Amino acid sequence: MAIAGKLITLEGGEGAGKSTQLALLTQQLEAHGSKVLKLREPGGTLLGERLREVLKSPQSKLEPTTEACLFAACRAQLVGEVIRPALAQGSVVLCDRFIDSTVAYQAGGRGLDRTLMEALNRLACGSLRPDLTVLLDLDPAQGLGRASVRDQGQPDRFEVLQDGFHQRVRDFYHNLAREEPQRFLVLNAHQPPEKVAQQIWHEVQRRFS
Ligand code: T5A
Repeated sequence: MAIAGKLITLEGGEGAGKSTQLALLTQQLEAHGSKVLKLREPGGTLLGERLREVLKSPQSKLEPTTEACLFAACRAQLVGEVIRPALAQGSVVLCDRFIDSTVAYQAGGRGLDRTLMEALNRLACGSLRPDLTVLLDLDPAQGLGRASVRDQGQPDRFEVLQDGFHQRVRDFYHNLAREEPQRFLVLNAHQPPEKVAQQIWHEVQRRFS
């Protein structure tokens, strides 16, 4: 039976393989008859794509609080304009990053107050929560290495940050997954992409079919 009306998010550090897995999961879902909407954060709306450029550009000088507010603005627009209507129409919505990125990066990485970041997430999403969050776990140095090969050595505003930032992000993701084991599926992203994809598909079927 086709899966419908679920929000599945992919999370993890730089270059962990989220976009790769999003594409593979989309293929599986569509092959089994689901209507799929594939999104990324920041992005997915006109506003989100414009702010994405600002947020990723190494030329942007942003205060950490400004950065957090811009991610929240992107999310609020995406939820209202795209995600809620798509779920209501029965689509499976796959989102490359969502609420947990703000907690991991802005609270964990930047050191902003976690409670405030969670309040920003509530402001942007209301009661909407992912039905499943896949955390692709990878050593930050390996992920940054993968991203660097892919981007031919042109790092964005986050990729230029030192390893300590990315290790804090990873630690925060681990905490989040421990706090909500029923929502998270944590996978070793060091495995070949097809193996990771099999484990995600197995879990999606187990939960929603
Ligand atoms: N951010 C975002 C915040 O700080 N707060 C927030 O609230 C939000 C929403 C977004 C940036 O914004 C930050 C986090 C980010 O720094 P982005 O470009 O979307 O920027 O960055 P990422 O989400 O990190 O995405 P990336 O495109 O860098 O990485 P992916 O999608 O995780 O990885 P992917 O699939 O592109 O793979 C990277 C490379 O590795 C290979 C791929 O072929 C590719 O070349 N690969 C593998 N290699 C070996 N084994 C595997 N299993 C592999 N899987 C993929």
